[in-house]
Amino acid sequence: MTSKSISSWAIAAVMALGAATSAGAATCESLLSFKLPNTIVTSAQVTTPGPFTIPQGGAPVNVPDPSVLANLPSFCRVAATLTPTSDSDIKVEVWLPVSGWNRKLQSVGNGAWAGSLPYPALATAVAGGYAAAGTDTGHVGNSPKFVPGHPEKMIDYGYRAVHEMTVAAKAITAAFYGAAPVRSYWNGCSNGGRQALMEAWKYPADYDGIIAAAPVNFRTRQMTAELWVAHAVHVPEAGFIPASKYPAVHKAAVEACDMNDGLKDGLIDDPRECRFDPKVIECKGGDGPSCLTAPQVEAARRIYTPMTRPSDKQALFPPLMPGGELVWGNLAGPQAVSEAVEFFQYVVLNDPNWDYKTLSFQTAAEQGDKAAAHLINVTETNLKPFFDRGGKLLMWHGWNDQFVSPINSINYYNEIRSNPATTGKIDDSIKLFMVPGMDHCRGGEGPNVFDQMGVLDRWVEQKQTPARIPASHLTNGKADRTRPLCAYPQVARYNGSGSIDDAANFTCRAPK
Ligand SMILES: [Ca+2]
Repeated sequence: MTSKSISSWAIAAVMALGAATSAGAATCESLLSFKLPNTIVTSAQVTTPGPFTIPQGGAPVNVPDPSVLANLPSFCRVAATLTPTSDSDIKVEVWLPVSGWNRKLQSVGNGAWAGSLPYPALATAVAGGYAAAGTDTGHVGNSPKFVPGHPEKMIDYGYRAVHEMTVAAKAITAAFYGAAPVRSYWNGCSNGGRQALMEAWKYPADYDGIIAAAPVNFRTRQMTAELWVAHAVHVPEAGFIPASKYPAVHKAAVEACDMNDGLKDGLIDDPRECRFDPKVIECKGGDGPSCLTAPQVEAARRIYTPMTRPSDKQALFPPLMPGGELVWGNLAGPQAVSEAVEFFQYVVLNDPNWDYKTLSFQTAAEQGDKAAAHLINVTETNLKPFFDRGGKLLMWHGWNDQFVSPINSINYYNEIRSNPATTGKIDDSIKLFMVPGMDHCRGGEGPNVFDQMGVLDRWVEQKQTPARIPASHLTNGKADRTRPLCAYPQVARYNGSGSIDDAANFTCRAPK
C-alpha cells in the first residue's frame, strides 16, 4: 500500500472515530485493538507517575539532561510497529497525557542514524502537556549498517518513517481523546532538523509548526565534511591536536575576535567576521601544552577552512567556526567519527573495511551525493506548499556547533527566502536564530537555554512572529547570564550600560 493511501485511510479513520466517540474517549488499554493499515499496536498501558526507565537496549543516540526522565506525569504509553513495506519494521511510541493534555501533538526527532526511540525528548514533550510521538525510523542501532540490501529501510530512515509515524500518531491521539490534536508540531535537532525540513518539504500537511535546529539537511556533504575534519588532524598524523590543547586554541581565538562585536564578553558574536590564524600560538621553542606545533597549526587552519575540492579549489561545504574549539573532540578526536566513516562503508562504497584515511576529497562529495542525496538530503528551496498552509518554520543554530557548520543553516535559510515561488511573503513563515557560543543542539559558553516550543506555539497560535527570544546560560541549573537571541540577520547589541549578563541591556539590531 502506498503512503498516500495510508494517509487517506487514516484521515478517514480519524473522522469516523471523531464521530463515533463524540461522547468520550477510548481507554488506553483498548488502543491495543486499534486498527490502521500496516500497523500493529503492540502495547498500550497507563504509566504510573514518576521516573521513566529507558527500556533495555533502547538507549537513545543523544542523551541530554537525564533529569527530564525523573518525574513524569501519568500517560498512556502506546507502542506500535509500522510496516509500509514488507522490509519495514518501524517502531513508534505515542505518549498521551492522562490529564492536562494541551490538545496538541509534538513529534520529536532523532540524532545521527537514529535506531532507537527518542525517549528523553518524548519525556520532555509529555511533561509539557503534549501528546508526544517518536520513532526509531525503522532499524535498531545508531549506524547505517542496516543499509546494504535494504533499500526500503533506507527510505524509511530517510523520510518515510517520520511521515508514517505522524499519520499513526494523529490517529491514535484522536482515538484516545475522542478529538484530533488542534495543532501538530515537529521538534528536532541535527538529524532531527533534517527530518524537520524533510517534513516541511515532502509532507507539508503533516505539521503546523516545525523546529529545524542545527539541521543536517545537506546530509551527504555533512558526512563528507566530518571526514574533512578527521583528515585535518590525522592526515598527516603529525597534525593531531590533543584535547589538552583545545583550551589554548580557544583562548587565542576568543582573544582575536571577542571584540569584533564591540563587547568583551568571551563570546564571538558572528564568527564569520573572525580572522583568527592559529599560527599566533605556534610553539616558539619545543612543543608545549599551550602552543601548537607547525603541523598542528596547519591542522587547525584546515578545520576552519571549507571542505575543498583539490583540483579547482571549489568549496563543497562550509567549515566549523572559530569559537567552537573546546568541543573539537567530537570530529577531531583520536578516532574519526563513526557516523561518517560508516556512511562511506555501508552507504557509498559497500566496503566495511574501507579506511577513511584513503578518502579523496577530489571525488568524495560527488560519490556521497550520488549514493544518497535523493534519500537523505533536503536541498529543495521551494517550501511554498508548507508556507501556504500557514506553516511556520523555526530554525536555529549554535555558532560554536562542533558537528554541523552554522554557515550551512544561513545558506539554506537564504536560499529558501530567495526562492521566487515564495519571495515577498515569506517573512512571517521562516525565521532563523543564530546562537552565539552555543554548541551542537545544546550547551556551550553562550546563553543556550530558551523556550523554543513556546516560541513556535505563540507564532502558530497567536501570530506572534518571533523577533527576539530570551535565552539563558545555566551553571549548575542557575542562570548566570541572559541574552536575547535575535532573528537573523539581526544581532544582540549591548546598550552601553548595566550588566552585560542581563538581556534587558541588549537590543536586537542590524549588524554594522
Ligand atoms: Ca564579544
